[in-house]
Amino acid sequence: MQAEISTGKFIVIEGLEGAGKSSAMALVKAFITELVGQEPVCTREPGGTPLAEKIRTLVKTADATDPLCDEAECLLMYAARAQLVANVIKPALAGGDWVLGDRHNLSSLAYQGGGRGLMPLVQTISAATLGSFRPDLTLYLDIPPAIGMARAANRGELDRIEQQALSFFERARATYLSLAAADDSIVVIDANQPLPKVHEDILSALNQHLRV
Ligand code: Z5A
Repeated sequence: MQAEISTGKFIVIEGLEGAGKSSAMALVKAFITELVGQEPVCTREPGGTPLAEKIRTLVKTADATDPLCDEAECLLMYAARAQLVANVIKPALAGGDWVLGDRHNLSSLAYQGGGRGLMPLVQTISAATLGSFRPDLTLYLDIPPAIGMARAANRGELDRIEQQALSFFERARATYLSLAAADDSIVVIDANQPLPKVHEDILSALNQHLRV
């Protein structure tokens, strides 16, 4: 039976590399489709618009002759996000659609804020570009970085960010967990379990937070 839901919601999946976001996206997409009778608009960050996809290529590609500095990386993440929010996410929500995001602002807080040590800059740009706009629900798939990176390594060549030291991902994970502990709209899912159990926990969180 479909729930009585009149307005769109913004649901986001977060996690370090190898956490299992791809299969979680498929699971949550199917859940929302069943819940509201319509597929959500799916996005990924950085990316999701033609211009933001160009920025995605810039931030993922290493250039030894002109290395991307941390501040430029941070600004590019927000340039991509501003485009996506203005041209895709907000119009979809305004039209009553649900939006399912593969990463959003929490990634910048974790990677650029925690990982790069740029939290004051991240908070300033976040406030300036997003204001009070935020997801209705975020599922953070938590995985020890060494395990996630081992999973991701099986996919082949690592991109520029994936090549960072383990300590960078440890700082990002600590930031994810501390932000989740302070925010009821962020649910931590233990992604270091067999996949069926991870999916069971995701469905349980969705039922608890989205069924009215
Ligand atoms: N980034 C940033 O720094 N700041 C920002 O603001 C934003 C992003 C928005 C985006 O890369 C990069 O940009 C990312 C953060 C940074 N960089 N890093 N590093 P991306 O989108 O290309 O990559 P990703 O988001 O990290 O990865 P992904 O491929 O989309 O998904 P994933 O969660 O890493 O992994 P997966 O493909 O779902 O699973 C990986 C493998 O593990 C796969 O073979 C699965 O079958 C396996 N798996 C999954 N779950 C399990 C369990 N439970 N058991 C065993 N095996 C499993």
